[in-house]
Amino acid sequence: MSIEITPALRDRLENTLRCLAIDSVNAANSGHPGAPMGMAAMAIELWDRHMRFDPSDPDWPLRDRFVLSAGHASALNYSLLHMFGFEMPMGELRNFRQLGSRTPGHPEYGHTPGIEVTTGPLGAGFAHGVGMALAARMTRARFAVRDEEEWSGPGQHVVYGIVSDGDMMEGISSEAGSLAGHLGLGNLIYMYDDNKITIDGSTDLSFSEDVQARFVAQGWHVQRCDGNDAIAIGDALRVAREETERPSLIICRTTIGYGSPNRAGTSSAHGSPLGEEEAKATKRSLGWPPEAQFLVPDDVRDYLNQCVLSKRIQRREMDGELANWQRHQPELSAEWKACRARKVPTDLVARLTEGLEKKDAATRKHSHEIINRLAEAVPCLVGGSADLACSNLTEIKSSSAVGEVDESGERFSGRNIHFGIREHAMGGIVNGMALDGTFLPFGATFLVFSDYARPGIRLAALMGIRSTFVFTHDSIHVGEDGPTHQPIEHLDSLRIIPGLTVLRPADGIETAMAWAWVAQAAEGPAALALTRQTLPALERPAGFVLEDIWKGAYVLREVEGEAQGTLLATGSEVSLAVAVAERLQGEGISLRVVSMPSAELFDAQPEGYRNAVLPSEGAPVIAMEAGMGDTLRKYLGGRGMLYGIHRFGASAPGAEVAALLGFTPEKAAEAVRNHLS
Ligand SMILES: Cc1ncc(C[n+]2csc(CCOP(=O)(O)OP(=O)(O)O)c2C)c(N)n1
Repeated sequence: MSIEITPALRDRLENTLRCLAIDSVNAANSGHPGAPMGMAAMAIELWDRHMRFDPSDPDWPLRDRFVLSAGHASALNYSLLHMFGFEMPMGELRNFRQLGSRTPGHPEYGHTPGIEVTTGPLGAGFAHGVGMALAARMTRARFAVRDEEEWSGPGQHVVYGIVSDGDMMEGISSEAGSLAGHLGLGNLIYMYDDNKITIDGSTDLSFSEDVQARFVAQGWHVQRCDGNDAIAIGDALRVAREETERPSLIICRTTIGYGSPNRAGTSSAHGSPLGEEEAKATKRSLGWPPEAQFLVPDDVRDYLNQCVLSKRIQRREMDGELANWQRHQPELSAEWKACRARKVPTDLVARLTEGLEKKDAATRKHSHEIINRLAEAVPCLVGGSADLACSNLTEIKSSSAVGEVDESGERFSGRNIHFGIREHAMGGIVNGMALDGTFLPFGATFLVFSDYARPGIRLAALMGIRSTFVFTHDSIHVGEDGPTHQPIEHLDSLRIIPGLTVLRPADGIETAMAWAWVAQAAEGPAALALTRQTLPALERPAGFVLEDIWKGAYVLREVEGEAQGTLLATGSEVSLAVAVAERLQGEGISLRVVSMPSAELFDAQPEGYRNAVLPSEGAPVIAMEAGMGDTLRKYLGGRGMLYGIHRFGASAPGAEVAALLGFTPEKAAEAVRNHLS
């Protein structure tokens, strides 16, 4: 489908890209010109002759994905979007890095059409791409059909990426690369911009490993080529695509700041504008008109227009093939569409909450039951744990694991994902799967190790995507494993991530409603904090409406007449608060109890509701949480009290640690009594 191109015209395409990046960075007087200049040959070869996309429909599900893991090279990505006809007018390139532009400092998903993933934190894009490739393989296994070696149906696209020295140095690329190699993600192709330069200078300063040997050892197919030789790059990409059982790395030797007489090959090309004089000198050395800025020559524009046209013809053909598959596979096609629309049955809440009203259990156990009900009701649910499936209780029992060979010889038909002990990569991979758009993915570990997954959680929040993180063993009640395994600051540290909804359910009903919210109502990422220890089923007031749980907080126990205070609690401390209220009732102290499964959902309620649940004046609010609890301070009012834990825990049976730290009905009641008196 590619149209003929002369070597001279190809050079001009590359130089157009280089010079657009130079001009954008110069205009902003800020940014990274060196990497785009060095990557231009790789990027043009990939976008022009290999990638399948339709710039008029950036969300076309069959498109190949492009991940610029070295997000600081964003000027490259924006210039490519402009050249290949996406909604990226030249004015946006001139406005690089300015407020309100479509060209922010680093690529931002959801902000710029055609950007597949937010990158910038080095290594993150690498892992997100692995998630996208995994989602594609799982899509193909579930929905496409094979006749001999020919597939028809969705999930056949390729995930391409450009990764850099910084990506390779970051540990997350080792984690994600290891899993990609283990799973044999043959639809993943990364080009490594091996320019041997980072900010501080040569990679000799800190990076001497044999990258080729490392990736071979991880089970990748590795090639090397000259990153300025378009023919060699093209050949390597074709060989990489033919390799369908292993992910591919193409190590492309490049020169940072290619073409710049005084900066090429040095770290001075990395992160500062070339400036007017050096830009002119560079253009001259590239055979470009030195005075021209933001130039796309007519012959280049004509060629690109033709290229886009042929890509759109290719898209029509592929859509035709998909329509054929849809005709022959109406059930699979309906299920695929339902997945992509993240459809849920209208009776989901009833199905998830059924029979849990009176059941005492750890919320992780409730969650297990609910995950399995949800998996039945919502086919797009997939996920797994970072080697703690037996503790996090995340297994979808009706399904096999990804990597397990099924009766048709397929390895990706399962819905359970073993991420291995790779929480950092898991964060990115879950996000990559969410970005792919077919599945509703979750990843799990202990709450204390949410720190290890935090970069991915933050990016999920920044992108506003529906990644779910299941964190069990959510407090000092973990017990014997001791302070290294007992989260203290984690609930607070998750709650302060903008856009993340933290749900800490207090019993089976709240756990079911938390999952129902994730499947039915969430518009961004969610983190579930679940207990290891058994919790009693809560008694709710007559006429209680289950959906009130989605308001983030609700009155669980009202008192007649005037209350002397309100106990505000989350998760496992809700039943503690009830026990305290009942105990003090006998002493003539009447207390309301408010359960707060999610501070974020509560904060989003109208003021009237918030004031009715937690009056801002009058009797004090006492917040109870088996953790720092500092994010609950805003609810306390002037005379309230935070009953939390401001130290690390201890290694002992859970009940003893709880007693030591005051989390028993006796001790908590005493503290409340003292405060009120
Ligand atoms: C996790 C993370 N740490 C640090 C940075 C800051 N940073 C941006 S670019 C860069 C150097 C990257 O070097 P390389 O990947 O070789 O890019 P090149 O010099 O080729 O442009 C660093 C340290 C970052 N973006 N992400």
